[in-house]
Amino acid sequence: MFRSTGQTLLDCMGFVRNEPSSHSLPDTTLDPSDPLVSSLRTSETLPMIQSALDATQAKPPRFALVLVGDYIAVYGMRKLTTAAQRIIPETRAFYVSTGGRLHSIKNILFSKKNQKSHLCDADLPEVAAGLKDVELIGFSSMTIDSDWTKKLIAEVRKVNPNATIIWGGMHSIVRPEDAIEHADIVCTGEGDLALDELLTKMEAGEDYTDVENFWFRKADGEIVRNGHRALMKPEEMELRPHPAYADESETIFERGKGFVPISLGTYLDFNGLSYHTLWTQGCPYRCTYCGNTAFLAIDKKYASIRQPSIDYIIDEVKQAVAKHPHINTVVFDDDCMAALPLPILKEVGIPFFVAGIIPSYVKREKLEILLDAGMNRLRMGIQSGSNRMLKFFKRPNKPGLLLNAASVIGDYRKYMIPPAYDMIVDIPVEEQEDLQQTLQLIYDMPRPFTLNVFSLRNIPGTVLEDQLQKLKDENHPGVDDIDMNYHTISPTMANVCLFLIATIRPPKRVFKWMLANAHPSHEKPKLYPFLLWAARMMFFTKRGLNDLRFMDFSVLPGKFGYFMWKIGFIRFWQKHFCRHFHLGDDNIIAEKEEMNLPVPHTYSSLADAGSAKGS
Ligand code: B12
Ligand code: SF4
Repeated sequence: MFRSTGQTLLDCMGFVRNEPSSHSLPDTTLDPSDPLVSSLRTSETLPMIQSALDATQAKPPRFALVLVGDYIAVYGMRKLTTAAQRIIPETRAFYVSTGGRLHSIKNILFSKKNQKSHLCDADLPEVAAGLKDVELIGFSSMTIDSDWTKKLIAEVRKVNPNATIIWGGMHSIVRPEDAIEHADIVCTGEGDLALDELLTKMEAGEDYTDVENFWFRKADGEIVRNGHRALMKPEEMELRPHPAYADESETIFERGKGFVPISLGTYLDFNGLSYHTLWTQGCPYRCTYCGNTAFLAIDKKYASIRQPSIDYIIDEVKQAVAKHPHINTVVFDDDCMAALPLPILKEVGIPFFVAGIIPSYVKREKLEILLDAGMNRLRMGIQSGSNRMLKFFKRPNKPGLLLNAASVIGDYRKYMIPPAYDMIVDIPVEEQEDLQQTLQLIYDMPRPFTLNVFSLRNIPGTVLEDQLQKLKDENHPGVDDIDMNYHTISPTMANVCLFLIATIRPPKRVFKWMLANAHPSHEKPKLYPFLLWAARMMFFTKRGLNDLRFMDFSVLPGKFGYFMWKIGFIRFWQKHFCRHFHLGDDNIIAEKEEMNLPVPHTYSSLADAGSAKGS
């Protein structure tokens, strides 16, 4: 293991950390008054001797990539881990789980808005102790976990004052000024090629402060703010190593035990029987609440969809399945995967879940190719049924788009696990009419489906941040920041009704009552915490049963699914009791072309609502 004698690369380059090192470092600078040095003093020899001395001093750093977040399906850091291992083989991945598994149903139902983490301050010394011998530490986090990252950096500096600290990930992209207050180096864009260059230069003992996509804090406090490098092209993506997965270099923090190797059980707890990845990057839209607006401000090329070849992704999945044969579903977390040209999608050929469908890309041809290739579930952003709200969020939309997209998807319900639609609630500018339109859309949509309901949160660096600030100036109610639990939904009657209608379509008379009693949050309506809890219990029970009906454990985490896989029950069930779509045999396109798709309902008054379509 290579531990330098004290001086780090950053010191060599004239950079300091927040807290000055207490170590006294051996001075290896050549003294010109030294008789030996002066005897050798020629313009050629002195730099050579100096660099030879530097080389012995600047031993390669051990590199730790530390994920601070509530997930281990983290594609960016996993990719960086294998790429860094090519330059520094001793690179290790450290996972620090912060959020108490917010995706677990128990935590969704019982956690409070400000109860955002299961990591606690008392854990920090133990986490830091695990990093005390590491010379170069790269933190990766989103804004939601930026406070924990800052606390952790401070704690690491206490036990490892010589460490050079890099901060990368979404937070340092949208808030580099904040991140550089705490770290020595901040990654402000894509890390892949940039980190390669940084590490290579560090290893060679060269000046690395000109590396693009990084900011550096100098000894005198000056900040070097380098610009952004061009985004990776598909041919460059093709050459990147696959992400680290189920690898011996991975450890996770466990209270009382420090960092322990990531076990199969941890994978099952976080990911169930699924493997998460990303194939494409980029999205052409600019929804105001989305980080894509921050990406586009950096480089307009984020709008185009970039991806490596189909062989690349198939190879990646095969490598993962070779390590974890229980993987039953590949989850594509891409923002905009359905925008890919049809022939590419056709080649996939493995069971998968597309977690980022944009309504404007829903086309029968594409769905059929995806289903034929093995898609068993999809997730689409609806967000609101109100055109006014969609306009506020600058969502891609046109009248009728959402219901049409949901109707097209609904036609294929026999072949997949009920689709999941994302919804945003607790929007401060919502009026009663907006809520009614949302409830109406949910009421009208073909069943079965499920919802992912998020309470609106402010994500820094987005256009929404400015929109919300403007509203605040106009005395509108504020919106919590993204570090507050976004599953904590305000218990208004409108939200209770949303969960109820998503669970079971009520009779028209009851629905009409619901519409009349859906009041927006700015009217400070009466709150019904117990009713919301009960409605969500019913909703999640139905959702869980739907997953079980398909024996799908890509969303349901834990060991039960593994047991069912082990005894062969999942394969048996999916083979005999789940229908699979085959292009050619199930000629839905031809059938549907003859059909008129349902027309969306928008109501201008409650009287109109009485005519709500129901079945
Ligand atoms: C997949 C995904 C998830 C997955 C997995 C998380 C993950 N990080 O992989 C899940 C579903 C768990 C998830 C959850 C959430 N997500 Co999310 N997610 C994404 C998504 C779609 C892709 C992430 C990704 O893999 N990108 C591609 C990789 C290559 O990028 P990357 O991880 O950022 O890493 C690169 C660089 O950042 C950098 N880098 C990263 N780490 C480091 C470290 C060092 C040392 C260096 C040098 C560089 C570096 O190099 C990497 C390679 O280029 C992004 C949108 C997007 N397009 O990025 C949103 C996104 C990151 N999520 C976001 C949010 C808000 C959330 C949630 C809060 C929920 C929500 N409402 O959306 C939760 C929070 C989870 C938690 N902490 O509990 C926001 C983050 C905004 C912000 N300012 O932080 C984004 C941008 C989407 C959005 N709504 O705007 N998410
Ligand atoms: S479509 Fe999705 S990924 Fe694209 S900008 Fe909108 S929310 Fe972001």
